[in-house]
Amino acid sequence: ARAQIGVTGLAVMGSNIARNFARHGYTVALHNRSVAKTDALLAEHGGDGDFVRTETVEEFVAALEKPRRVLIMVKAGEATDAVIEELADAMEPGDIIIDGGNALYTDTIRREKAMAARGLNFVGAGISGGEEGALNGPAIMPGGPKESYESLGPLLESIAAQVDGTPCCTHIGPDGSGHFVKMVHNGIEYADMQLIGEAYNLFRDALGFDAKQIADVFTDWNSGDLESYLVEITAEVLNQVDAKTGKPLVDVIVDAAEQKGTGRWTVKSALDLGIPVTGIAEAVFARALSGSRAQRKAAQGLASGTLAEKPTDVAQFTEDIRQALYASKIVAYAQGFDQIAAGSAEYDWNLHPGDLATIWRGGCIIRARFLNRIKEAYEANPELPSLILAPYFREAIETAIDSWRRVVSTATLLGIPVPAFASSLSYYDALRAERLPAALTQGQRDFFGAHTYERIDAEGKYHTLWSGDRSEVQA
Ligand code: NBP
Repeated sequence: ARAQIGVTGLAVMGSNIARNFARHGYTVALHNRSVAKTDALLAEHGGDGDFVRTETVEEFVAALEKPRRVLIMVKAGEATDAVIEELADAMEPGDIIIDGGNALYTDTIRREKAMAARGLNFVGAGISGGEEGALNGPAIMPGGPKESYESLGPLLESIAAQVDGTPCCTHIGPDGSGHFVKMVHNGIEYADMQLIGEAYNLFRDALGFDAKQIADVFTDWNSGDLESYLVEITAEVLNQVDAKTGKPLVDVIVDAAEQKGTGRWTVKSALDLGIPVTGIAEAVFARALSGSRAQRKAAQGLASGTLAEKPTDVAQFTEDIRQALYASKIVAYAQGFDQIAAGSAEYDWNLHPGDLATIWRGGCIIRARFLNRIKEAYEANPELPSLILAPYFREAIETAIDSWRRVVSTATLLGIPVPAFASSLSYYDALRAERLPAALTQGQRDFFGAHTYERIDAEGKYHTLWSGDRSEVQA
């Protein structure tokens, strides 16, 4: 037994992580259900470092130093359960099983409990960064028993992305917390992508820019506050020319977005926790609407109205879109961090939002200069009621607010959909409103269901005798 880590599941993600470990000097035991993938990895990249080839689970487990550390990188869901069972039967108390797939956090909570009962340490690790990150340094969000992190942490931290000498990996908290924060990370990623999409759409349909012109704008933005991986790849995608037609590639791609489910999970969880993640929800729904191809086809030619007036000051409107994107992005992150705080309270995880901002600065899909600001905001005040209230973000929104309103109102007049820009602005306006229409909602609820209401001038719950003499009684 000489391998420090084993990786089972050698499709693209598992292979790249195994290579990443090997490149960092670890001896890596390799296993895959079908041995062909193991052999393909060894044939193509065996020179990356020290690998131990194994065929059966027994051989695989026997190749590992104790306490054994096995990273599972198989398809999320039933396949993961099957692999965990097989491994658990072959492993011993004190060994560590890490699930690096995109597991639903409630599955991770269940699995951790079952493994703990067998004396095994189960770590649910969210891993972000896609194929490229897996090979060269992902962001890693491991949740599970704190003790297991002592033996596992150094390995994960060494293969993770590094920003200013700090690894993009830290122990997140107990059981499902790592997969939970990875889920919210993906939700924020959905919102970020939708906001960028809305900005692109405005350049195209409000200003008449072609793909190349829009690419240039995003390239420019990537050297300012918006500097991020997603803005960078947006310019790359928009600059790509289709070899077959000579047109911009983006103009020949079908405009129906797909999804694998983590955005939807984020919204479902937010609904259960009662946290308004409007930016993420709009992003998930926008993808769904784009995919309703038959319905969209049938709706071609519906009236758009006649109020359209295109912006004339191109430079000003370009800056307006940049500000609207930045402000909406602040809202989407604020909402995501609210959901993390609510999940932490619900499951008793004691999560530290500043830690997440720190490890998301590199490796992952939402990596951005912006994350440094979030890190600083939580360092200055770990109990921030909302990210929007941190002085830096408050000022950023104050600077952006007029632009934000111009963008949403112009888009509305032109009939250009901006669900995430508009809902983020409405969220902001609702959050800062002194009085919300919820008072009327409470009155209605009391009218039809005697659900009671509170008064602004007295303690307790009250009910109006709506079908009687309409006097008020204390409930
Ligand atoms: P896939 O999700 O495509 O899974 C393929 C792997 O699962 C193969 O190794 C396959 O073995 C194995 N497998 C399956 Br399918 N059923 C199995 C079973 N019943 N027993 C044992 N092995 C089984 O691979 P991937 O795209 O590399 O993703 C791996 C994990 O990482 C997934 O959970 C995915 O959601 C996650 N992921 C994360 C990111 C990211 O950015 N973090 C990106 C992509 C994926 P075989 O070769 O014998 O068929």
